[in-house]
Amino acid sequence: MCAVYRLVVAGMFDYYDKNDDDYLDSVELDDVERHGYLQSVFETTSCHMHDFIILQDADDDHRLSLPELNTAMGNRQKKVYNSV
Ligand SMILES: [Ca+2]
Ligand SMILES: [Ca+2]
Repeated sequence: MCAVYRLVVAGMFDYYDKNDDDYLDSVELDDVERHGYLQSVFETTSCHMHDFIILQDADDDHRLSLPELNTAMGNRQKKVYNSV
């Protein structure tokens, strides 16, 4: 993951971490989904923001740390580059 992309993910993490505990939980991710610009996307799919926890929670604590989110976004970045 390039440095700029990592900074964007870190900024996104800080913005979504509403209680500043350095983790993203399902409540915070659901809040992003309900109140963010992505709301219309999630209305048309069975995927939800809290699915990131199911897919990328490496330590099984039911929340995402910044490294776990970086892994999730890095995997997404690879898929985009590979499809071009
Ligand atoms: Ca939090
Ligand atoms: Ca975790």
